[in-house]
Amino acid sequence: TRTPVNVTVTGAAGQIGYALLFRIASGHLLGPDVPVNLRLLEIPQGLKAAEGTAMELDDCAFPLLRGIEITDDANKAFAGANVALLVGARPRTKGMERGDLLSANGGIFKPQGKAINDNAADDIKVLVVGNPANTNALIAQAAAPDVPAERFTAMTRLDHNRAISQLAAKTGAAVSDIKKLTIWGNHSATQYPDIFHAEVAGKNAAELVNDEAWLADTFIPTVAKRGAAIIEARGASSAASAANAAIDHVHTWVNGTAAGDWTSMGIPSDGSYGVPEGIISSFPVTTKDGKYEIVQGLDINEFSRARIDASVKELTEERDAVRELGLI
Ligand code: NAX
Repeated sequence: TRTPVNVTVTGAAGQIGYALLFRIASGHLLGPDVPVNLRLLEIPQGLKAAEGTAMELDDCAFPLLRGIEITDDANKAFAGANVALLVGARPRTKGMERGDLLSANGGIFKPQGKAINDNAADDIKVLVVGNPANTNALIAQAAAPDVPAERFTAMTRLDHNRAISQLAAKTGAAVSDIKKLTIWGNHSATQYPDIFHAEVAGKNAAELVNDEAWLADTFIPTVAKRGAAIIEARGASSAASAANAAIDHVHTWVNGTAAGDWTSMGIPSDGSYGVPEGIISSFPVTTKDGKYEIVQGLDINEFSRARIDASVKELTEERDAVRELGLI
């Protein structure tokens, strides 16, 4: 029998946490033969609700769930962690400036990065979901100098999945027929969903669609503003789809991308495609044996270049802002 994998989830009492924990415990994060220990990190006000969720997890009698610990102490929560899902964050409230948002989140992600640095297992893999996800991941990564930088990633898989679904609807294809779609840049309204290298049942997606106005005026804004559309419709932000994307992100990272396909992950840039080294930006990646690699050699046309550059510019501004605040 395999040793259980320690999975830490922050913000466990939140709405994404509620949608996420049951799927981790039932084996969807790592695989149907991998037992897990859950570590739930919450702020003191969230502990009681997290305990309630833990009671429900117990009541599912999941065969793979070996234990649940609940704490408000980051050092305990990340002790021996193999996978960390950083979901809890400080949301932007009315009238909050970007600087306020970044510094409030720095107060969360800097100490959590340090706690990961000091306590996590050597093979720790971190996914940041809490917004602003890319820059929160950068803050945590900078606070963890002993952990290889590439272990800190940010979630753009929800954007990736949203783009696949929109493209499938437009072309009448099945979602499983869509391959090689890319989200570039920041998980924000500036993100760029790129179909120029994507395939629909083996055909180039951009050629098949052959409609730049649809791309520019419908597809890209629909994907980029989908979060707001969900809030408008549901009266609450995306939760189950965000949890599903977090599951997909880690599952793909650990278990590999399929031959002839890739995925999108926010990762520390190595300078590829003109994205400044060090910022956490979304790229097309393949994964194998628990490691990812940026897909190289893609032709970037003018349409794509302008949009990648705009999103990357936003990320460098966020990096500069957190640097000024002393958070990295
Ligand atoms: P909720 O407000 O429902 O839950 C957040 C939870 O985090 C709360 O229970 C809170 O007590 C806890 N928390 C706050 N500070 C904490 C800390 N320092 N340590 C541990 N726990 C802490 O938010 P939810 O809807 O679950 O969303 C969580 C985050 O995901 C938000 O930042 C949200 O913006 C972000 N999202 C990111 C997405 C992505 O694609 N990257 C999409 C979905 C989502 O909007």
